[in-house]
Amino acid sequence: MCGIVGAVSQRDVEGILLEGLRRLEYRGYDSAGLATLNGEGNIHRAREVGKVAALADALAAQPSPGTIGIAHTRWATHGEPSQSNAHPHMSGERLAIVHNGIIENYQELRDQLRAEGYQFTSQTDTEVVAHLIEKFYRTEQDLFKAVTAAIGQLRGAYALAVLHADEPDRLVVCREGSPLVIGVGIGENFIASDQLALLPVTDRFMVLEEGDIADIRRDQISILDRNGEPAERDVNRFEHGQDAADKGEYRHFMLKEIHEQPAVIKTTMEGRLTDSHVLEQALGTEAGKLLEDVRHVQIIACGTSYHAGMVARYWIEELAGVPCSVEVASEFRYRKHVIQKDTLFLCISQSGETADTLAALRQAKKSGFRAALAVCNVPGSSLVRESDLVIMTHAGPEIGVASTKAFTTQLTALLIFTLALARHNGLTEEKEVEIVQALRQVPGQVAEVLALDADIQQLSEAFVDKNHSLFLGRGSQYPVALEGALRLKEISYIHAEAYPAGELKHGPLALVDSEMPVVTVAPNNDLVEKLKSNLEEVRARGGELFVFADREANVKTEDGIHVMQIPPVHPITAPIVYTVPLQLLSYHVAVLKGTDVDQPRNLAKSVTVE
Ligand code: HGA
Repeated sequence: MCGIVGAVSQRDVEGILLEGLRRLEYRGYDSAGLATLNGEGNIHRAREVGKVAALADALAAQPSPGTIGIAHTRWATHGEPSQSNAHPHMSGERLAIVHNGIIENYQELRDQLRAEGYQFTSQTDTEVVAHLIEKFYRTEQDLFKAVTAAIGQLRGAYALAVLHADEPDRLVVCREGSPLVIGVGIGENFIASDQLALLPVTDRFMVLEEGDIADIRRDQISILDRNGEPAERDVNRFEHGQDAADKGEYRHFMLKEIHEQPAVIKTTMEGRLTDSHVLEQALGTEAGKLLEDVRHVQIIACGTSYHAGMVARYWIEELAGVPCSVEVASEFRYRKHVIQKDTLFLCISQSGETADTLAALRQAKKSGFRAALAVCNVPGSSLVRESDLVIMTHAGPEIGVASTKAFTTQLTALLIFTLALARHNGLTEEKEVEIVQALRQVPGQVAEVLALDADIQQLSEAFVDKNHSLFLGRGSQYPVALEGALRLKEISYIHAEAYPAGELKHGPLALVDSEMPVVTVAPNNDLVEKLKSNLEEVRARGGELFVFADREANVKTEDGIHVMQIPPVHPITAPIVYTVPLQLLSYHVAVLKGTDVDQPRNLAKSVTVE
């Protein structure tokens, strides 16, 4: 959340910063701003409420020339979205700063600084940091030293980039709890919250470690670690295609990412499966040894990743016979928890920077567990670096705030993991072959579902004038229903709730009438007959049903039931395939309602604040 970008170059950096912000806009989009140091040695700042396009318009009218600069796109945590709260924040006329994160002791510092004569023009926690650095600059007369001294007084999470007009050749940046990468150029260097922001100017990156502080100059990068020792960080090349931040032929990133699923699910399997087996070593050289003794799995995640974890619990208990618990990270981290002996602590996060998930992992380390496994989409992220085993999902950058390909690749990775674990727990060879073959068919089956797009678009018309909806599923399809409801509510703003279908008569049935569409996923598994009875319960109350059903499950379109037929899928892999029609449904409803599909209100991608 919040995106920061910065550049130290010999050329004008306004365009680089603006393009970086456009590419980071998925992280926050309530206001945007930029500060550059011009040829006369003065800082020029521009800030606008709303999206990056508003800032670009303002800059077109009044450009901000300069060869060094910082920029920010905001998702407010402290103070409403307004021009005065937008970043960069300044202390006086000579120091500018951009920040991603939250300073927890900002009120205390603000009171102190105010008593010392500093004046505040915003409600943000960030402005406190600007004044604090300025205060140390007065004695240190060196930006690096001033930033080092100031961060010694901060509690909370931050990635910062700081510019001082008296030191026109350097940016000072640091990181503690929020992501920050350095883009390495030739005769110029860059910083950003995410590599994507810098792809037009470089494909070589260094990932800063927690506690690092870096001095970025045109031709030199020096880093000190949290102990003040000089540190070397590896320079790696960006792995994914350069088109990641481009919508291509699609109207929205979400639609593009939905259609990428057959390809990326295949990539997630690559190198990890033969035609009949899972390759355990592909999960890490230590995987066999670590999985051997696992007696319990604790899954921790948030949002969509939490739903992936819920599906995985069904798989892990069914195929590996290992007890598995799943919990939302923000709950787990704030309660007294008991971690059983030989627990595998499994964290799922698209970005690998989800603040609550990371905090839960760090806390659990104190209580002890056998090993930590990360299922993640971003190489080099904090979660990846802090875990013993890693399964990268290889979904490629996901820009749409609504998660699509990240979820289905998480499921793919989790099923591969389950098979590896199950092998140590009595999974028969025959069953392994059956499931691996089923998994190999998933990309093709997802492609078949994508071909239903026009029909699903037609179905979506029934939702446009509705205010509420219900999603039902049974067994491992219950989390799929939860995910479907989350998608619909977050991008169309229609209230959507999901229930295990068997719970219907314990309350939610009271809500059912002709104004409440009920969406159900019905693969042909051993629960389908029970599900059909639940559908009759809805129909008998005048509810309108929208059922995505296996074409062999014998659910027919009739009065009050609209059935969309899905190709036959193995019951184990069904959650992956049945997610896709629900993604398309929510997408088309949102388009018809005219909402901002890729950047829905009040949300942001990659939740790096608590
Ligand atoms: N606390 C700062 C930055 C917010 C942020 O990083 N959001 O993800 C602010 O409110 O401006």
